[in-house]
Amino acid sequence: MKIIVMGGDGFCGWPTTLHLAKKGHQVLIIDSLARRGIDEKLGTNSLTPITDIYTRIKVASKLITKIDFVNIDIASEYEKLKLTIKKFEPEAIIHFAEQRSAPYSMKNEQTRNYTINNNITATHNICSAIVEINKDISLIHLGTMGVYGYNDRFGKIPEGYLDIKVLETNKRSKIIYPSDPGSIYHLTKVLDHDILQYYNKNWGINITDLHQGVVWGTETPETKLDNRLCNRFDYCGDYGTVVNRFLMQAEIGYPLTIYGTGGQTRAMIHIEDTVKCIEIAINNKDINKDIKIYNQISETINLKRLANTIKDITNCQIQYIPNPRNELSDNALEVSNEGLLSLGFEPILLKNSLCDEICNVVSRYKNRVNLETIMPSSYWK
Ligand code: USQ
Repeated sequence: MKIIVMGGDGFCGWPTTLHLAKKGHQVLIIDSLARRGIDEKLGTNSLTPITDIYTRIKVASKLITKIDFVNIDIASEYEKLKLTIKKFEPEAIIHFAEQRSAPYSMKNEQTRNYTINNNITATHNICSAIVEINKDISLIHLGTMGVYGYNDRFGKIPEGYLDIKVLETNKRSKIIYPSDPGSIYHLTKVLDHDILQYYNKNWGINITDLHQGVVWGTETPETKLDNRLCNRFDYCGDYGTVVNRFLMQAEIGYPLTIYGTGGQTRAMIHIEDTVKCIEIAINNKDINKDIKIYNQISETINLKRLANTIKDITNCQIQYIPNPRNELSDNALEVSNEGLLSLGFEPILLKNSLCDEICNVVSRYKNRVNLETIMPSSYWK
């Protein structure tokens, strides 16, 4: 299949590109390299040394199969985007090309505006181009668990839609699960979803929205083929996600930074599972009529339990620091991931793989940590 991966140079996009290429698909990466630019602006770095995109695709093309790359800022270069899609004639587009850090989106006025303008326009530009070029192109969009909010107000979180009964009229219906974003970034994923719903309703575009949890881990079988294919590992206060941050902190002897009480429960998924789930979504895209929503998660875990599990393995220290975010201090979270499980997804669980991540990645590159970037530097209020 011919597939475009928008944002194919990023943390999820790069290993997905390699995995799909390995499976025999013809992949074109479209990316503006914005994530690398933000590292330069913030003075942050990937724990793992990542090569530039040209080296990446050269090595991948030699070891796996030919991969193409075009540098496009899809939010501001619509005509170039349209021409490139038209020329490549993809059957599917995977859309990762968004600013994906909640803290960065809450940093200041500029990052708020950038995140809103970039993410929403990018999503709309892809949909609009599909309508103009070929309405049969399927779109797979990376959403987030954060669109639901992290609570149990309706019980277990279903996959995107909620069956309701209206008390006054006794009518039953199925509605989009009420959104409750916790940051400007998460808000953009809510707004994206409304754009996707409209394009599906009006033009019948085939769309899958993957509501993904917090991704952890670094490598996949394909990124391990050669050091030059290595995936990025973010650990700074803005881009590092909680599991990877804790693993890095434990390894360098820095007390784990629990924000607030540690009573927050979140849904997690390993990067290897991210790429497998996307492959499952692509292989099953044709069964959709309405937008298909999958909760792309492996398990839920409370942060205190996560920290203690890492402490049991590494004997690290734990510190509780004032929460820089505006979020519930304690929450219950039960999530259905039946959709992907029913299609063959077999999750990697934290308890079985944390040790591998520490030994194979974190301990190897721990001398690259910039201590000054570990503490949070973005505040919600
Ligand atoms: N946290 C700590 N200590 C830290 C870092 C984070 O206690 O050092 C806490 C946060 O306060 C939060 C939880 O850990 O309660 C998760 O934070 P995170 O930074 O790992 O994840 P988040 O900001 O929610 O965003 C990440 C990705 C985003 C994705 C989202 C999935 O950056 O792209 O959409 O995970 S989810 O969280 O399920 O919505």
